[in-house]
Amino acid sequence: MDDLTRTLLAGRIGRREFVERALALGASAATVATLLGACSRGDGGRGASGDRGSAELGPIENELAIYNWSDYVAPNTIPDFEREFGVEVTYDVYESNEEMLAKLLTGASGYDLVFPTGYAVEVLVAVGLAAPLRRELLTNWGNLAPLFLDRSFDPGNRYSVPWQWGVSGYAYRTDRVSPAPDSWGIFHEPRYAGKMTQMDDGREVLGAWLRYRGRSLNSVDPRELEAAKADAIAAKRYLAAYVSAPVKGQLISGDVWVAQLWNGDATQAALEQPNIGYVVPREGSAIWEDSLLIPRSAKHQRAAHEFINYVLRPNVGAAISDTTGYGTPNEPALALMEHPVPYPTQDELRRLEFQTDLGRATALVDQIWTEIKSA
Ligand code: SPD
Repeated sequence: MDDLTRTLLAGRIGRREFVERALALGASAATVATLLGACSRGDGGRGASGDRGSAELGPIENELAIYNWSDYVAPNTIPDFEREFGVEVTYDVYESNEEMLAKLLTGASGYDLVFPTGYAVEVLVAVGLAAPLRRELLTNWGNLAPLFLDRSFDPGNRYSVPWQWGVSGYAYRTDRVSPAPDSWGIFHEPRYAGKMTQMDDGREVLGAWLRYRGRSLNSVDPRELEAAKADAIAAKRYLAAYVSAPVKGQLISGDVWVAQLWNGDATQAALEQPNIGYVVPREGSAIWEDSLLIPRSAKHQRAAHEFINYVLRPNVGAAISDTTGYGTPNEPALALMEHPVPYPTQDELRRLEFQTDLGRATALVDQIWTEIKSA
């Protein structure tokens, strides 16, 4: 990787070739993004995808390409937008920030809107792949609760708009697991062997095991990460798989009894199977905010802004969060929701930690995650 980075810095290969070769060498999207970010500090953060950031936005286009996490919108959100604005939406889904970053980094993805978690916003901005927002088009901005604005991953919200927030923990079958668990240590329990899953997400898995030992889930201390790796490998012998949101079906059917999962996806599963409980382990866990972000290469930036402004309406925001089971940053939407997720209390916040961009240490975390998966 060092040789490849030097080749890029010497101008012997372009950014696109760098990304393709680095991914082929086994580097993760986040590592590649970090290296690119470090190499592009001198280019004004424009990146390789063309600068549409400063061009005038004309009338609304008639197409919009959205790339979102799975199960992260209400059934009527897209059809209602299409009807009202005369825009045809293409809608693809992903299961991790890594998957989304890899698509964006390998060149023009064709997407007009993505939904990165805070630390992935940081990565996209550093690499120059985020378009600055046209705040004058976002007339519903005032509906956003101040708690979710101006966060460290995007000071001043120049590029990102809060979408949903949630926490990481695990879902469990209350009719199969007893007594009620409250620790990440459940994944070391032989009696649930073959009936447990952890997320297919290195940051989440290592974060859980770091917290288990009383460490920060953003730790880049090699010794702490080695201990987290040992705990993850010890748990792996009891896991059926590493799988994220798609585990919901197995929880509902009873094939899986304990699944590391985000709270909203667990809520969705519990609507179909009432014997599903949710735990934020006593050792602590992650709290996160996912955002709407327009890639700089987006061809339909006006439509993307109109979509953002549309989801900032209280009724639209309420329907989205009632479906996803996640918290809304849209303050007036809370009053319209059937099942509002309350903002975290100060006490809860003390146990929860925001995931941050790990910078150059991302490569170490990736390497450890690869070792865990191949152990
Ligand atoms: N089904 C939607 C899940 C969204 C989870 N995003 C947050 C990831 C934090 N690492």
